Amino acid sequence: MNRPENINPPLSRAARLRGMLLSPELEFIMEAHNGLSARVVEEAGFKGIWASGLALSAQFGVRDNNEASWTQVVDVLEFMTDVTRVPILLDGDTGYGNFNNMRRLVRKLEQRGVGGVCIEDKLFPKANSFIDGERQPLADADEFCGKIKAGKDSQHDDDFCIVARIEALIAGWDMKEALRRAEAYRQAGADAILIHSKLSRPDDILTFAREWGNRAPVVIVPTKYYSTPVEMYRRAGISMVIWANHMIRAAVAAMQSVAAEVRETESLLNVEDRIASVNEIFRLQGADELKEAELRYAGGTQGRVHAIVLAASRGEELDRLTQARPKVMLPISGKPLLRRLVDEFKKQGINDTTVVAGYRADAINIPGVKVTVNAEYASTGELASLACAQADFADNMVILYGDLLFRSYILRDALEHEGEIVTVVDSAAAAGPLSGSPDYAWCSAADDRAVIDRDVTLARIDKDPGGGQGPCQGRWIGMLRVRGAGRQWLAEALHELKQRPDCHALGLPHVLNHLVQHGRPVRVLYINGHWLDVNSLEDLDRAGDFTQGNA
Ligand code: SPV
Ligand code: MG
Repeated sequence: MNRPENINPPLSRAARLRGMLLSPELEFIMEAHNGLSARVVEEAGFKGIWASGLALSAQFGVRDNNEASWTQVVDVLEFMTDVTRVPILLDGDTGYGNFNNMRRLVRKLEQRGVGGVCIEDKLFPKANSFIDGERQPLADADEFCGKIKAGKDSQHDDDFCIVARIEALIAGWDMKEALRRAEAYRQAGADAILIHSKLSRPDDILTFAREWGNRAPVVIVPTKYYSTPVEMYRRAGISMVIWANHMIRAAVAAMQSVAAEVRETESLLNVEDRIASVNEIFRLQGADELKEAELRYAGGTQGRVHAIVLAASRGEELDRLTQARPKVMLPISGKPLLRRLVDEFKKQGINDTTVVAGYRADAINIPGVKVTVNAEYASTGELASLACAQADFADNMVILYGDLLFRSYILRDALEHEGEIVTVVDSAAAAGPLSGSPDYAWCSAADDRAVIDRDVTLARIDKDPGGGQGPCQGRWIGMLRVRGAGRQWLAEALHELKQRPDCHALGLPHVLNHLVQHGRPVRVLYINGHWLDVNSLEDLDRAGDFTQGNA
C-alpha cells in the first residue's frame, strides 16, 4: 500500500537524539534517575534525558564507582523508557569493560529503546570526575577508539548515538591532549564529543570549542561553571548542554527537609502543602490510563461487583438496643452486622459497597463503605432507599437488606448465577409458619434439590401467605443479584413505580413483582436454610449462635 506523501513514520528516539546533536540550536537535556524523575523531566518540556551515572548510583544509595552493575543500570533505564517518549542518553561510564562489553551494552540499550550512550576515556571501575580527578588514570586512546568502533559496529539502528567523553582536562592533561583525543575518537566513529571540565569558569570549554571548530557536535556538562550564561555556549557553537544531576539533588534536599521537619514536629501539618499530593503521584504513575484500559479490556466496571445494602430502618422491635444506632450496627458476637456483611463481600472480591442509611446514619462507621442517606426513611420504604443509591448502580451488583446473615456460599452462588436478575429463595421456609414479616415467594417450579441450575423464575412475592396461587415455594431472603440488562430493567421499574401515588410505601417485593409483570425474567436461586435476618431479640440470640457455627 502506498503511504500518503505527507505522513512520515515517527522518528525513533535515537534519530531524535541524533537530530538534537546535529541541530544548529543549543539543546538541553536534564538528568533523571528512575521512571518517576524521567517522567517529571519530560513533562517539564525537556526534549531529552541524561541518565546520569552519578544520579543512578545515588538513587541506589551506592557510590559512583561502578558499584551498581551495568545490568542494574539497564533495568532502571527500562523503567525510564517505559514511561517517556523523549530520547535518553545513558552515561555509560567506561562502557563497563572492554570493547566486548561495549558491544553487548549497545545491543542491550537498543533493545530497551535508549537513544545513545556516552562513554568516557577512563579505566573500569571509574570514579566520579569531581572526586580527585587529577589522580585518575586515562584509558589508552587507541584502546578507547577500539571500544567506540566496536560499539558503532554493533548498533542496529544507524541513528543510535555514541558520544565520546574526554576526561583529559579532568585528569590534569592539557588542551592539546584533549584535542588530540577528540580527533582520534571522531575518526573512530564517535557521533559527538563531550568535553568535561571541573573549573568554575567556562574558559577550558570555550577554548576547546574554538580550537575544535565544529568537527563534530560538542556536548558540555556545566555542573561546576553553572553561573555561565548559556548565551556564551550558543555563541561558541556548543551543541548540547547536560544539566547532569539536578533532579537527584532536588529530591535529596526536599527529602532531607521534610524528614527533619516531621521528625522534629511529630506532625504532617507543616509539610502537607509543600509536598506532592498523593493524587499527583497517582497521575505521574498513569493511574488514569489504567482506568481507561479497564474499560477497554475488563468490560469496565462490568467485572466489578457493587454491593448496595439497605440499612435505613431502626429495628423498633429491638427497642433500647437500637436507640443510639441502627439495626445494622448491632454487634453479633462482638462484630456489627454491617461489618460482617462487608467481610462477606470482601471474601467474594466485592470492594465497592454503598449503604443506604436513615435512622442514626451518623452511627454507621464501617471503614471503606460509602454511606448514602435516605432522609425520608421514617415515612418511606425500601423502594425510596434503593432510589437513593441509584447513582451507584453498576452493571454488576448485589442488593440486599442490611440485617442478613448467611453462609458465604449463598452470596458466591448468587454472584455466579448467570441470570440478569436473580432472587435468592429459601425453599426450606415453604413449610412455614414463619416469624417476622417474611416475603413469601411463588416460583415457576418448586425446589427439586436433585437438580442443580434449573431454570426457575419468580412469579410473585407477597407478605400474605395467601397472596399467590396455591402454597408458596419458599421465602425470599432479601438478596437480589443484578447484572447486564437487569440494571436497566431495575432502573425502569424504579422510574415507573415512583410515579405511583403510594410509592413511599413500596418495598423491594413491589419492585420484583413489577419486573415480573412486565415480562422480565426474574430468576430464582434456591437455597435450603443457612441464613437468617435479625428482627427481634430472639433473632439476635439465634444470630449469635449462627455466627459461632451452632445454627
Ligand atoms: C554524571 O552525571 O554521572 C556525570 C557527569 O558523569 S559528572 O558527574 O559531572 O561527572
Ligand atoms: Mg557519570
